[in-house]
Amino acid sequence: MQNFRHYIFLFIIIPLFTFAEDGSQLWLRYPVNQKLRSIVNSNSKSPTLEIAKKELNKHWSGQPIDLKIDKFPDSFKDGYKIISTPKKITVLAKTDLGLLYGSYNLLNLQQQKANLTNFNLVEKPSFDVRILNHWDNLDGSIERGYAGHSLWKWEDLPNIISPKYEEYARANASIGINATVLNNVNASPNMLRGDYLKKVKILADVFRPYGIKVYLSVNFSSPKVLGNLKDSDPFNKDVQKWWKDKASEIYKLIPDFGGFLVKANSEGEPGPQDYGRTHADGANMMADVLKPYGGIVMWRAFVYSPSSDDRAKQAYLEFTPLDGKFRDNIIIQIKNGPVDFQPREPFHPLFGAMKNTSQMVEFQLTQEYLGHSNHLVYLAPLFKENLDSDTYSDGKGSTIAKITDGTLRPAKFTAISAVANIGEDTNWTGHHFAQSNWYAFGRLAWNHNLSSEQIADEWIKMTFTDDKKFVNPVKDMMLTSRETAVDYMMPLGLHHIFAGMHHYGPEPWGDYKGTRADWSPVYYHRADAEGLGFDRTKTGSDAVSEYFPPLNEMYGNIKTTPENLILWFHHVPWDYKMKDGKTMWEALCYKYDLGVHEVRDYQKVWGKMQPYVDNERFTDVQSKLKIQSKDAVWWKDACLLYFQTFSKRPIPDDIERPVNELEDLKKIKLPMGHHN
Ligand code: GCV
Repeated sequence: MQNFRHYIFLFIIIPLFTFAEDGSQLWLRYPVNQKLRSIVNSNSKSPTLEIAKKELNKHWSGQPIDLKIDKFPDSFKDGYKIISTPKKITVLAKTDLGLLYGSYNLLNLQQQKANLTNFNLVEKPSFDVRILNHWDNLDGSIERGYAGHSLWKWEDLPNIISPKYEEYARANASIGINATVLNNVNASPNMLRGDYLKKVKILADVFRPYGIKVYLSVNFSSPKVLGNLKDSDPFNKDVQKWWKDKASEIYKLIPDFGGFLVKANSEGEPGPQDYGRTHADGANMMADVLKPYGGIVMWRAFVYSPSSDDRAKQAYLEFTPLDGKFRDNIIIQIKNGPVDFQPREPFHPLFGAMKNTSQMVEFQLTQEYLGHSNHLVYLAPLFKENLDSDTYSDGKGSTIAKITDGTLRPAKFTAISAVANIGEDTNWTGHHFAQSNWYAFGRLAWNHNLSSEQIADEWIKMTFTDDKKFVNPVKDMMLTSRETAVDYMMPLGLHHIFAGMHHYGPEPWGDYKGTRADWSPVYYHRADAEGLGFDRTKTGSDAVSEYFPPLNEMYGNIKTTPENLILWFHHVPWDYKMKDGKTMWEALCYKYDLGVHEVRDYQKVWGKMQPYVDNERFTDVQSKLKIQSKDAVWWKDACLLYFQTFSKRPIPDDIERPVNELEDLKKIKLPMGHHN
């Protein structure tokens, strides 16, 4: 009897497991052909081509395919051309990697149920280097990671090679990502130790056939800490030699090593300024040792100082005087906004301001300031808003996309980066919908002209279903989700009013006296009896003067500042009349309320999606939306009740009443530690 029961149990359980949908497949749900069909020909042989052939043989169910290397200009890079007739498809490219990208595009289109019998297309990447930045530490933890531990098993390497490494490479290659920085920008010097480099080599070997180059974040003090030198001064000959020898050691192991990413003199990290040298002095030293091997330096501009009157101004002040002083294999990596990956920021004024220096954008996929992996926030609209921003650096039309992709100024190479949201969680990113941000970054890095809508459409069809009854409502939800998060967290240009350290919930009352003023929410919102917001006009910090005309004038004038940034640039009186006639205080109340309602609507929308989605992912997303909904109310109550202590005005009658006491909200201390 015992045994019998046991069998019954298995009968019930096995089918459940067989069909379990855990999100581990990401958007790669290519159907498997029943019979192995040899329908792919190619005129080239390489591990990369072998992958293309294997993928197509296994998953392509259409007409025969020729993969052909052909002549194209250098500017074509890893682009490809597809010529499709009902009888045959030809993929042409200059490189094997181009053929692999073309093959993945065919499989992606097949999965989106596109018509593939008669079409031509030509694709080439917008940026040369399309790179993920992992903030992974050597102990397996991830700074600002919300999807479990690091994928990289440093303890097991170089002997044990996790199958996840190849899955990771494949997912990236399927959308054209071609580079990765393996470790945190707050870099341990140990990353460059000989034993670690041997581990890195193994990862580079796994990634190589998928066209992915490995880069490392390096600690500026490595010569002193690892090499026992007396300092790490870039002008010290011994230091220069140490880096030269290190480069040679790396390239012996990894001949196509990409280069270094450096966070220097930022948030306590060491850097050239420790020795009275400039960012350019430090970056040039590294660029010189990488140059013979074709390596590059991505030097971050994320600097701010406790003595500055406005954190948002600092990077511009430190970097613009150095324009033209950087070697041509250096690129300055600049966060999309001047503060720090906030729900909404104006674009960083450094973009375009250094006319003789290459620049790249750094986005953040991991949702440090956007509800971690609990909130559904599709980030393509944020990325597009930034890339399409007109800096006016070279007259009208000088968008960030055109400055960084080489269109406006000749650049030796171009790049775009994003801080990864990937960990070892089964579904890779913690929230099923956070996979869409990885996907969207890859797609925009490949083609920044794609719309947020098209990318969402592709991703939904590949990840879930092409049924319109699912695609349309879910797409609407995704497309509005970023603005919704802005509404319930930081509308009208508010920023950095998060709880300290972990940046999860609201803490507008936060005033970390005794530490750094510029880590305190009160520093950013400046609420007082008169009004709310940071005066960055001429009467305030004058950060507006870092923007090119006419933006400096536009942002400098409260009447012409877009209302979605009004509290970023101005200290606005509570009774200031907004364009629709509401007072600023009322507008603030309505925005928070709208944010809450929007999340409630997402819950309703998702509830109706049950028939179209597997039960596992349905309930996972449903649970996350419950958290998001509660968090939105938490944000609304905390911010409105707190700001009301200054505004002394009533919350308009027609919005939902607070359900929390301010004093209770102030007591919340989440057990998530972090330094700032
Ligand atoms: C990796 C913010 C984050 C830090 C991060 C830093 C950076 O301050 O909170 O965790 O450090 O940005 O981008 O260097």
